Amino acid sequence: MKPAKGRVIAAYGRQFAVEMDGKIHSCIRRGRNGDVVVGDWVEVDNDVIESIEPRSSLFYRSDAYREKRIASNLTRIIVVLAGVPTFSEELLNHCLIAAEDQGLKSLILLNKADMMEPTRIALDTLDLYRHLGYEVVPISAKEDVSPLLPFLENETSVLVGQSGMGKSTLINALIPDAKRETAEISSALDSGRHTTTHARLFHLSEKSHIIDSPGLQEFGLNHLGLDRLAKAFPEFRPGLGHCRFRNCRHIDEPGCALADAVASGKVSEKRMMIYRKLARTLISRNSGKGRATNR
Ligand SMILES: Nc1nc2c(ncn2[C@@H]2O[C@H](COP(=O)(O)OP(=O)(O)O)[C@@H](O)[C@H]2O)c(=O)[nH]1
Ligand SMILES: [Mg+2]
Ligand SMILES: [Zn+2]
Repeated sequence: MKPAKGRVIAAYGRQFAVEMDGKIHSCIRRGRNGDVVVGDWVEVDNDVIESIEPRSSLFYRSDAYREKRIASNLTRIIVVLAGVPTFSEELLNHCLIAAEDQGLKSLILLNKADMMEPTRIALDTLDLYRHLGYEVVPISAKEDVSPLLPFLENETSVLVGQSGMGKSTLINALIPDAKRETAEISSALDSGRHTTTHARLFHLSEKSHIIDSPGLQEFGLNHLGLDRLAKAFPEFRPGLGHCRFRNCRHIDEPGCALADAVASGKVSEKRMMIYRKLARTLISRNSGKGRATNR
C-alpha cells in the first residue's frame, strides 16, 4: 500500500484512529512519543504515521512539568459552563487566553439554561466577558441545541470545560450516533479497556467538525511568555507599548498604562488580577529554574 493522507480522529495511548477515505485505521507512531494529536493531518504508510502536516493551530495547556496537547487545526473553542455546578471563572479565563494566543474564535456556552435561577446568576457573572466581545449563548442540551448550530458551521470546534457541565449531553444531542461510533473505534483499536479520556473528533458535515475533550479541572498556561500572555487579553492591547518602561511586566511598575486603564475603568480589576496571578507564576518559574518560558 502506498502512503496516504488522513486525519487523526482519536488517540488511545500510543494508538491512533486515523480516518482515510471514510475508513478508520488503527495506526501507530514509532519512536516519537506524544507528538501526534487529535485533529492532525498525517501521512500514513502501512498503518505507521510517518509525518504530520504543519498545523494551523495547536490548542494546549501546560502544568508545571509538561504540556498537554488537546487538539490541533481548530478554528473555535467552545467553553461549556453551567449555573450548576458552579463553574470556575479562572478556568474560563485560562481557556479564553489560550484561544486568543492561538488566534482562535471563542464561544461561551452556558448550558442548563432550563434551570432559571442559576442561569440568571451565571449570566450576571458572564456580562464582563460579553462586554469584552466574547459571545455568550445560553442553551439547554437536554431541550434544544439549535442555538449552537450557527456557531459550528464551517468550523472545527473543540468543547472544553469542567466535568458535569454537560459536554457529553451536548455531543449526544449533536451526534446521535456518537456512542456507537466511539464504541466502534474502541473495538477497531482493540482499546475497549481504555476509557475515552482522550479527545475525539466527530463530523457534523463535510466542513464542520467538533471535538469532545476530557473534563478539565485546571488549565495551566506555563507555555506562554509574559508578552504573549498580555497580548491574549484583548482589552489590554490598546495600552500595550504605552507603559513608562519598555519591559513593563504590568505588575507593580510605576507609569504602567494597564494600571492606568484599571484606574479609569477601561480594564476590569478581575481581569487584571487574573493576568497578574499568571504573570507572577511565570516569573517565579523563570527565576527559579533560570529557563525561558517562551518556546
Ligand atoms: N437541567 C439540565 N441538566 C443537564 C443539561 N445538560 C446536561 N445535564 C446534566 O448534567 C449532568 C452532567 O452532564 P454530562 O453531559 O455528563 O457532563 P460532562 O461531564 O460535561 O460530559 C448530567 O446529569 C446531565 O443529565 C441541561 O441542559 N439541563
Ligand atoms: Mg463527559
Ligand atoms: Zn505596564
